[in-house]
Amino acid sequence: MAQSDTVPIWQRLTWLAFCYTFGVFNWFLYLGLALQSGTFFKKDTEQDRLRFAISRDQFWNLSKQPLPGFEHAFFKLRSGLKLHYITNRSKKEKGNGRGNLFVFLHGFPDSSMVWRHCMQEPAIPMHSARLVCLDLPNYGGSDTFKEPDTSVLEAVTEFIIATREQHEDAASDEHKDFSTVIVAHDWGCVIGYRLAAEAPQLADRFVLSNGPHIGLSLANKDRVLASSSKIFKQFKEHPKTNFGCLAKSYHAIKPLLVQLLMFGYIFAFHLPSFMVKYLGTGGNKAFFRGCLHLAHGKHEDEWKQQESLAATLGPGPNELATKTANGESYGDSIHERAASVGVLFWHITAYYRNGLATNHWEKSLETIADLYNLESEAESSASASVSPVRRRSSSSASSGLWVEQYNGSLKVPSTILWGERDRAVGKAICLDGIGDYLARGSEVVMLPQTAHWAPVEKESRAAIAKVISVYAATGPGDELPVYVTKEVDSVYPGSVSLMKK
Ligand SMILES: *[C@@H]1O[C@H](CO)[C@@H](O)[C@H](O)[C@H]1NC(C)=O
Ligand SMILES: *[C@@H]1O[C@H](CO)[C@@H](O)[C@H](O)[C@H]1NC(C)=O
Ligand SMILES: CC(=O)N[C@H]1CO[C@H](CO)[C@@H](O)[C@@H]1O
Repeated sequence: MAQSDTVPIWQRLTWLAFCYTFGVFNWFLYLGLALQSGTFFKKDTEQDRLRFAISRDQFWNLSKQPLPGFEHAFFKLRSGLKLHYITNRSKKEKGNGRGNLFVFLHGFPDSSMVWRHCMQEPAIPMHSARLVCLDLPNYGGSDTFKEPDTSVLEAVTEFIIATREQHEDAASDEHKDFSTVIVAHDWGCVIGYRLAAEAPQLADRFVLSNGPHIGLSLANKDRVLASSSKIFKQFKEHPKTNFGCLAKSYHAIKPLLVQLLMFGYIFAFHLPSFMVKYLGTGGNKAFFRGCLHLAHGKHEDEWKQQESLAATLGPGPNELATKTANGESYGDSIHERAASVGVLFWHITAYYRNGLATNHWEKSLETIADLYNLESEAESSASASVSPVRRRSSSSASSGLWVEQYNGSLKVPSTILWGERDRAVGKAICLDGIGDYLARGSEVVMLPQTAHWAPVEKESRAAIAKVISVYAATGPGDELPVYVTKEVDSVYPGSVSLMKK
């Protein structure tokens, strides 16, 4: 929501006043909705509390398997802070590492555990790929960043590079060549778009779902505003003869107004901290429960409130005392969060306040060097490889050569799987025109029955699992398949390939 310095002061003040008023309006709206639906005063029963404690122990007790076949692990960043993740393979299994690497990035207000349903889909290649679900900074079991701005991009980049190295080290000689795929949703998707544009050496493909591309969304906003105001001018010049233009101008701007309403929560997250914290805790965590209920969509039978809350809120004070088999434990900075849902809510909403989506990413020297190394490795393995396709794809990662036509153009082939009924990130502003930003070898697949939470909803998570299984089945040194519409359609009837590039 930052405005550039060239904007006159009165305009900036008007915008600030609008943001504040709109934030307050939404704050009351969400609490009002919770009141109206009756969830606000719903107290936990003894059984609810027990259910919650059991689930929290299951997901976050470090000495347990969070999911069948998965274990907890930590990665220590250069800054000393730790990221928590779950993976299907232990580091110790030397020589057992094989298959492609998949890194999963969750969104707001979730954690790595949002992938738990997807990871248990039958199509998931548990034994032929390395699956890594990361907790983003400030979420789940990862440490708290005081100002989660582009430092989050740095941390995720550092993590992915190290995970790739670890996977390569664990592999026997004939399995050293593998592909890396980043699968991301919501905030993870925003981060994914940025990495695909600004650190394309990280992965061979991105699978992205229901999160805005910031450059595209801003361009769509400008386009809608321009066309609406042009029509409005015609009305203003000759109100009598051009009366119809008033309605037309409203129609032109409507998608933007709708998106503004959908993004109302973002404005509420910019209010003073006591109000934001109350939004997280008020009405027995009504906001969380509302989100999580939406995530399960129409599948009421699958909706287990306490389990979902435990998955989302991360470890509590009990779990902080636990250790993994090799003696690792959660970082100190999450103690505050584990003890208070209000603090936790303040920390996870910090992503919206700290410019992670829009700030210029000044990469550290270490990151620049690491990315450069990845690029030269890719080039040397490409020239050694017999596959001309692979050579082409890895040279496309050398980004600097191109003049960027669109702000934030992706430089890695990507598969966009988009829940069309999303009421948080609307298609009109956040997806239309994405083709201009995608790299060659990309595809956009629409999932018409799915809303925002594609990794959770039954039909769409099967589609994601299917796509992962297709990419996992690709052998070392082979090019990942470009289009997956047919495979998606086999598990998700009615899916539509919106565009191929
Ligand atoms: C964590 O799990 C272990 C093994 O199941 C159990 O012995 C321990 O009591 C649990 N720790 C806590 C704090 O619940
Ligand atoms: C791209 O974004 C930067 C910073 O956000 C801005 O300064 C620049 O004008 C934009 N370029 C285009 C072509 O829109
Ligand atoms: C813990 C676990 O079950 N890990 C599995 C992950 O995948 C490898 C094969 O690549 C299996 O051997 C592991 O059992």
